[in-house]
Amino acid sequence: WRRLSTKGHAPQSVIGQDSAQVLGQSYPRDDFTNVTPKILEKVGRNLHNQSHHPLWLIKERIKAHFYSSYIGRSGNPLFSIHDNLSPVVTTEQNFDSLLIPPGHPSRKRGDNYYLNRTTMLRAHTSAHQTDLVRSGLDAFLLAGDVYRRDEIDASHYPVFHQMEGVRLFSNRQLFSRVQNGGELSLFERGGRRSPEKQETHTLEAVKLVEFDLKRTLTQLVSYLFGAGEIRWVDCYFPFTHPSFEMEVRFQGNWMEVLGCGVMEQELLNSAGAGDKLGWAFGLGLERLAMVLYSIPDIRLFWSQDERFLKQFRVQDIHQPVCFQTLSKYPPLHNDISFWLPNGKESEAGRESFTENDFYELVRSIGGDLVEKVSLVDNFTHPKTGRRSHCYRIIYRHMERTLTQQEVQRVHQQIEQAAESELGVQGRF
Ligand code: FA5
Ligand code: MG
Repeated sequence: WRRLSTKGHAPQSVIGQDSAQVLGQSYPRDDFTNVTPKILEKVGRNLHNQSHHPLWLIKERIKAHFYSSYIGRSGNPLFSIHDNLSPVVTTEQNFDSLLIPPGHPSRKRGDNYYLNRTTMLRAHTSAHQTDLVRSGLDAFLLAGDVYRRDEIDASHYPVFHQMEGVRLFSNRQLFSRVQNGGELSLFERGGRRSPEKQETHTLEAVKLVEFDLKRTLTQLVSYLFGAGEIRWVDCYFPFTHPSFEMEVRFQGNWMEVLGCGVMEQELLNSAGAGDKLGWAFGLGLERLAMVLYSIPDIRLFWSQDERFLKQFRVQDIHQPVCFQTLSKYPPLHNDISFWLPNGKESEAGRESFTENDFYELVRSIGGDLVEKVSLVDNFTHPKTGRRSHCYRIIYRHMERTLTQQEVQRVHQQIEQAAESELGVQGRF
């Protein structure tokens, strides 16, 4: 057993009485601050930059694929790669720059990790799209850690990694391979927005961009997995239209691995690239790695267990990894029921109790012992109108068998903390 040292990397990130210290910078706390010590421990780990970590390996493979398949005019790689941008961003970068309006549900305090009202841990790598386009880049890949308060199960974790890709096309670049392409335009006046396109785009330009996007991603996935089953699902993002998600077949189910679309022209206009059209995608590196290596649980990416890590120490990144699932140790489950606090919506934008508050609390006390939390009963008392929730928590250690006793201890701490921190009343 060799434990990898986490010392000597980034400065420690901590949360104090008045401020949060993150990556060597200080951010004053306010009523929006909701980062936790457990989350801050992960900032600076940069799993995607740790040689031979499975997320690093998949990032390197994606890089290699783009480097070899897309060569610029001067013979160098078309796509530049950025994997060292700080995960601390402004709410302007994470939301406004992507046309996400004030009050949009994705800004909820319950879904994000805020350092304060104006600064947060990025919720997606799209937070950097506008800045990189504004800096003059036409084709880039960007990998990084992202942070979300979300549900808890085998494919969701509050810190995960995304790879963003953006490619812009000038009129000449898009139409040069089309016969009589010189007569075609990217833009039209007086057009209408439809399910197929934005108002300012011509249908022919959008179809070519959409085709290039889907072909690029299909080729990437077939390079990574060989022939696997994939499907495209229409969806919505405020910063792309039309928008799609790709799903791949994983252990008998469809799993969403990426979102993408034709970039909103308003975004490109404000980033100084208004004469071009572009596509963008954002993919989940864990999700792809899970499919590629048959990794059964997303918590394993944080494991320091040599039996896990050593399997990815290949000589050559193209060498196939045959992942041997670590035997799963038996799970234990325990339920918890409580009455929700009575309060209505309090101050603007702050809910009195959200399910994510509870998930967060479970994760911060139970850590990686918790495999899954699910709401199993939601009950309203017929007379008093009080609401009660019952959650089932599944505990399982990735590296050994848990005892009933140690699970009891953690479970009781969760019960106590739920009462003292969330204002619920236990029905334990
Ligand atoms: C986004 O984050 C968009 N920014 C993607 C995008 C980029 C769209 C550019 C258009 C243009 P979404 O929330 O669906 O979208 O997340 C993208 C991917 O991240 C998902 O498909 C999934 O692979 C992964 N992902 C999302 N949530 C989690 C989670 N909690 N744990 C692990 N992976 C996740
Ligand atoms: Mg999605």
